[in-house]
Amino acid sequence: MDARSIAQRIVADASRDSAEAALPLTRRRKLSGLRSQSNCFGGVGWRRSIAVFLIGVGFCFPAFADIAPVIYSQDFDLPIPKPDISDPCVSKGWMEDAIIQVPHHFTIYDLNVGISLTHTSAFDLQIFLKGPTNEKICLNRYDFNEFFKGENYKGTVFDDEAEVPIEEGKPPFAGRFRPESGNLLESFDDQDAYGTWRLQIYDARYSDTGMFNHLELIFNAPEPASALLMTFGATSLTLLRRRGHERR
Ligand SMILES: [Ca+2]
Ligand SMILES: [Ca+2]
Repeated sequence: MDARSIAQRIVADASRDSAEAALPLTRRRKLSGLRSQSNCFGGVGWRRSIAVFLIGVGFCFPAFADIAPVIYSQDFDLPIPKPDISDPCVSKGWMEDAIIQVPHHFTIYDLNVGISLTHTSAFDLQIFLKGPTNEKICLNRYDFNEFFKGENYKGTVFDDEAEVPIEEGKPPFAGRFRPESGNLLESFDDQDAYGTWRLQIYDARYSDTGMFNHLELIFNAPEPASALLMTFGATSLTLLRRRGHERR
């Protein structure tokens, strides 16, 4: 279980305690059994509140900032689509996979994906990310009923937390865009990052072609200070609970 899950469980426990504390005394005693009222929100109540506050601050802050990312990036020179010996003018089909190997084991907290490519018609492309467990999502705008003109993806970062959805972007899609709903990168959260990641592109129309240039996998981690706050808060809560048990 990662730090975020631990924090969620602790905050949920605290919320339960708060809800019980709001009940009439007789009802509260029935609910808690051996648990005494003074232990829950008597002398240690304010300390418990501070501990929960620290966990909350540590848990919420990383949602608003990408801090200390671990980045795996690689340059490529892959034709879109891949060359076909039997058809020198091939202009429709799959690109050879752009592959990045992540050599370390760690739990994914938040993943962003950056790409750069040239193509004379960005409308033709479906862009997929396939993770080590073979889970696959389509990142880009791909509704072939909504034609748009323009070239390239230049410095495009797919990020679930981006304000602009990719379907509202325009070539060359420079900046941060949110993948379409149902294809969010959170699909990979809580998984092990270790293994083979594949960026796959299907060029769905004839005539136009291009070249894939760059791929980045950006793994964001909770800020160390936030992790420290969550750990300190969780430890405090544990000590308070242990102390409560000893008093019974
Ligand atoms: Ca993100
Ligand atoms: Ca094409």
